[in-house]
Amino acid sequence: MASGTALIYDEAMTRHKLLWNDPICDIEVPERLSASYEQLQCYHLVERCVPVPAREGSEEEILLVHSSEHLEAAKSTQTMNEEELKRISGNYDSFFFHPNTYHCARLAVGAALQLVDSVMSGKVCNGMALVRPPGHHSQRNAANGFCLFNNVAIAAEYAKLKYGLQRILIVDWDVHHGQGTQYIFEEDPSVLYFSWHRYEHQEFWPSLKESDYDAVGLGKGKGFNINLPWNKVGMGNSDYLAAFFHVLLPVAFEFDPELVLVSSGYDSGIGDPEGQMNATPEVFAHLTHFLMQLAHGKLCVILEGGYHLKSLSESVCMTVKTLLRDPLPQVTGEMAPCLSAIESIQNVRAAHKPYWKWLTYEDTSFLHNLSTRSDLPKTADTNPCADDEAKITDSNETDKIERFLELHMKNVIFPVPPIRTATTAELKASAHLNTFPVHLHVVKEMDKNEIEALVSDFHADLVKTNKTLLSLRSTLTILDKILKKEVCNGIAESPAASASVAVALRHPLCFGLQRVLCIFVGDMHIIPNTEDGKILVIHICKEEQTGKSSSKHYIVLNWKEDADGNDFFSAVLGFILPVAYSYQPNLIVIAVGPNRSLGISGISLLFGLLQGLAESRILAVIEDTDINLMQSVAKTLAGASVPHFGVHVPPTQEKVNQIKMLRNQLQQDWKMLQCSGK
Ligand code: Q9C
Ligand code: ZN
Repeated sequence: MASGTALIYDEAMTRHKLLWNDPICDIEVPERLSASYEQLQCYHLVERCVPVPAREGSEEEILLVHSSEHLEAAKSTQTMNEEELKRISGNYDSFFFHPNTYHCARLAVGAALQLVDSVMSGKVCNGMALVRPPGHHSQRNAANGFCLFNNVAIAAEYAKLKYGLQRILIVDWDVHHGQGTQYIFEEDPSVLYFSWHRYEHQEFWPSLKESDYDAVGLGKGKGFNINLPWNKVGMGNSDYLAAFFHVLLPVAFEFDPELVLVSSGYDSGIGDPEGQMNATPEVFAHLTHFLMQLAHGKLCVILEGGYHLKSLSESVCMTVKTLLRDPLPQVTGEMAPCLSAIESIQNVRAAHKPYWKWLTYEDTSFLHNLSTRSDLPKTADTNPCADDEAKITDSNETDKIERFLELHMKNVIFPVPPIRTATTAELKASAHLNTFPVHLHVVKEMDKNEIEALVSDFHADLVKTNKTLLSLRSTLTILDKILKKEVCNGIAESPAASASVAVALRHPLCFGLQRVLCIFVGDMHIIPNTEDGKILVIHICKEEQTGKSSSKHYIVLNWKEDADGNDFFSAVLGFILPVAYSYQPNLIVIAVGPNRSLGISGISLLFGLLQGLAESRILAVIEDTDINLMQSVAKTLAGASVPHFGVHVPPTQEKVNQIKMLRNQLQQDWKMLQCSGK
């Protein structure tokens, strides 16, 4: 299993620049690259990455995607004078040539290919390439939108050819539609292309009909092109997360890519003059984290746009930090998508219903003029979706964003805990975690006296029974280390998981926590008290729990995983994750009982995806020492690998209805659940 993060940067790519006056192109400056790299240095991230040199992409490689006419035209610009450069630049929509452009563009292509090679060869697990010029607007036969060669598209074709890959996912989170990439792959079912983009009902550049949600691909490629148009500016963290939960991630898991490429534009971040959006840098950490759960973590992030230098470079740092597996900062802001975002999400789900199993039972209808209808839940009021509020045009405002970011980033960066995953010696031995390819930190279990002292503070009655005390030992020991921030997360074993969790939550340090998310998997009796909202319980159980129905802080999810496949995705992505992100816990406890309602991969998926929350503070309490389960959870928590999820089967109609009912019941409490206007 590969580890490590590649970073590709070559100062030579700063030598492509605009030589004349052009208000459309003057934002694509060399400082975009150098400022990002300097910020990475400043956070000491560069030294933690594996440096990989860029190289020039070969003509043959460029021809994988582009016409020879286009290549020759680009090549011919190397010796042109300014006047000629200006003239040939005028042949394209929003592009400028400099005598160095051709060389830089070949380096940008080669950098992307070097990254693919580093990841595919196992030299590293993931990585980022900082490149200029960007690529996703570039088409077979044309430069466009600051892009000469389509770096990411070439990387995808190269990976197919050189490594025989059959499924590649391209995630384009740049604020513009990568129409170039869409055109290149629209008939190709081996490349799934997802793009969200500022659209404003076709008002925004490139103003194409084919950027709308109904462009789903052509011929064999139908269903493999996913457009999520934003029809308002001011989209923020919760809108982006909702798009991942309710559109991208379910399709991505069903598609099961072998490699993920990101067209990583940060013009979708706050302060960008092009995007006019509101997403803050830390949201990119979360987006990156989700994509790391796919393709065994094989993730190549390649820079596209991003024109607010501070916003861009902080967002780049968030991405690289996450690739390096640092704990994620909490995502800020109210967790509720705005109405316009929900409308777009519902429309793209409706458009893709014929092509994806997870949408089989979706009762879908298109929403076109949602903003003029009044019979819909009022959710957008508190969201910064109003055009006038989000429009940032004058330089004063840009300075304001810069100061805002300066302050904001002071709050979101925090030190890396030295050790990640803790377990006890006994467990490590019993679950055969010794011969294990990840680093687990063995903590010394508290002895009887220590536990007695700790427990007597808050549970004097328990001190009497020795047996109960001992069964609490590993749970309390590990929780104590997590709360004291000596470790990030940990695994404990307990013969009575539910009782151990109940007692553990009365650990003195827990009283300082505002929100603890407790997930119970299996049929067990649950003790925690959820009255004051400081604990949110989600109980995933096989058997109907008599007399218990869901309420805001106690959610019962009746679920029995399908025997011949994996149908838990819809529940995790469409329900548990949105509830968890709405709640924003400070600690997550996942207790797994003996009569498990989920398979190992379902449980690991839960651990993997929830790790982005609570600054990664997760405690696993496992009742039976099922070796395979222990190993899988340990791997996921230590960040060594993500299990393969196997055959994707759609959940039954009954399960879908159950989730739908829960969603209807709870979406006013947990607003990230909203994905339709009804
Ligand atoms: N009125 C990237 O972010 N704007 N390219 C043209 C014409 C071009 C953006 C406006 C924006 C290109 C990679
Ligand atoms: Zn862009």
